[in-house]
Amino acid sequence: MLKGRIININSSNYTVIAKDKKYVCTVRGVFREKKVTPLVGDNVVINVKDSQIIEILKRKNQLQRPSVANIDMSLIMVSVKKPNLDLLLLDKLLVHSLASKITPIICFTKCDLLNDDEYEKIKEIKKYYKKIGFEVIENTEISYFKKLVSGKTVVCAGQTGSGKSTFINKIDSTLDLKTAPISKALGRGVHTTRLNSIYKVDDFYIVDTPGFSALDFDNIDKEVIKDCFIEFNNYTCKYTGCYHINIDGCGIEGNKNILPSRYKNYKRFIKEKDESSSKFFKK
Ligand SMILES: Nc1nc2c(ncn2[C@@H]2O[C@H](COP(=O)(O)OP(=O)(O)O)[C@@H](O)[C@H]2O)c(=O)[nH]1
Ligand SMILES: [Mg+2]
Ligand SMILES: [Zn+2]
Repeated sequence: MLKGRIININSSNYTVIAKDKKYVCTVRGVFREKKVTPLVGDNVVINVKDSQIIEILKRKNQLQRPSVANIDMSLIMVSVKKPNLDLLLLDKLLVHSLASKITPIICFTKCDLLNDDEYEKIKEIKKYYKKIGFEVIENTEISYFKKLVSGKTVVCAGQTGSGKSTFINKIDSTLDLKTAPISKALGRGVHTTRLNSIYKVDDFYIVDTPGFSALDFDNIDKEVIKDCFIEFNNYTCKYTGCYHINIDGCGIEGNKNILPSRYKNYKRFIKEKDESSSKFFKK
């Protein structure tokens, strides 16, 4: 018996890494009866003799899309050009990550495509997110990234074409994941990455994803969305329980220290949440 981790699922074959060796296992029938589905990322106990998974250990958490267990951190890839900078998607992914208690790292990609003026603007944005408390890197900072994620399991998120697979290849050149030129990837909506694997690199695990398409706030409360805008806590609003929208004398709305796009995106998420709950009550 050996403790290990599921790193790949291919129909009914489960690849488990244990003590740095790989075992292709099947799953004991009892899980099927109990309707427990082993996931990529699950910590398991295997019986080496007959290559069987005999126990799935308690999960820390579980993501829906991609379906993967035991995630500590997210790496949010933000392309600054091709595809263009999308701060709405960044703020959305930050909310989703924080709401799941997954520590985000923001990683800007393709800064090499910018001219000096454009890069100055990106640097200001980077500075803002850093100042409010996030880890912010560029995809060239490989060794710093490796330090940040040492011992952790990281899920890579971000738009198709933002450079996720390219980055993972860069941190481990033996992986050779498929990447796609942006025109192809976006034009036809092709996903070059299909999740069935989590990769072990040095002393951490990383999960590539095909990118997120529809991210809604169905399972996230309004209050939680507000808390995910972590910089709001740095300022006082004299009204308790204030949502900081259209309230005279509010300490957050119109606060010059808050990045305008952040406040705008916050307002949009709250509105989206209000609209979906009013739809729900009308039924
Ligand atoms: N100029 C430039 N191109 C990049 C960079 N990172 C990735 N790319 C290119 O962007 C395209 C999409 O990358 P890919 O890794 O497939 O994106 P994914 O869909 O997020 O996995 C590929 O053609 C890459 O070569 C970068 O930092 N700079
Ligand atoms: Mg990819
Ligand atoms: Zn307020």
